[in-house]
Amino acid sequence: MTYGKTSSRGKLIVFEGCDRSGKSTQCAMLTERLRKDGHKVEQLKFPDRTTSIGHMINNYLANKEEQRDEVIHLLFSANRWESMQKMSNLLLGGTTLVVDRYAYSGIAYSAAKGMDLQWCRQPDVGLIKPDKVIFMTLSADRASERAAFGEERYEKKEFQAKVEKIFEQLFEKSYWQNVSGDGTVEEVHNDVYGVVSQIVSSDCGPLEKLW
Ligand code: DGP
Ligand code: NA
Ligand code: NA
Repeated sequence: MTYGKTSSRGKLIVFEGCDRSGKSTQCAMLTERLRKDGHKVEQLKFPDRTTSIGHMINNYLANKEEQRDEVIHLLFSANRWESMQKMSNLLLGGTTLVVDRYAYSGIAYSAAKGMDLQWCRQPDVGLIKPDKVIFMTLSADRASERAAFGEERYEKKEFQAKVEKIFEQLFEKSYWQNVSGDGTVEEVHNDVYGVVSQIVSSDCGPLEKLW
């Protein structure tokens, strides 16, 4: 499958980071800002808990259902794949997508359990490649000031530290940008906007595939 070619396409902007790094807030603020600038823009989030695969993922995260590590890994990946047609249609139609989590979370959260990183990468090979990944970092001090983790499966300090280490291994110079989440929401937003504003108005060439 190819994702087609057009120079006026929308851009794929992905936010990654550990739980509570501020991604969701920043996705919403960026989406609103780009819309005010006159861009067509939609906000998406993975996992998309609204689909039937998403329901299974939700039950797993809420500790209502158990799954083998391999099974849940493949479900998270399938949950991204089931959005690919819609995403390519939107991008090729000129809509920029601001996406909360993507394949990098897929690898980081599974590999943090001790699963083989190369095995973990494989199911997401061929997803649409982001034009920019914004990786939200948060110092341990700042993280500890934030509200306690919730009850979901991965929301534990030691596990999140492992996830962060794997994310660092996934850094790809050409399209990753680390943004510190330590400032106020407005400060962080301005940093994010600074990274993204050039990209959304530039010609990024045809959509490419990941890995
Ligand atoms: P969120 O809705 O962004 O809070 O994500 C829910 C949780 O699921 C969060 O702890 C991160 C984790 N997660 C997100 N994507 C994936 C994935 O593809 N694989 C695994 N194993 N975990 C993921
Ligand atoms: Na979460
Ligand atoms: Na979130």
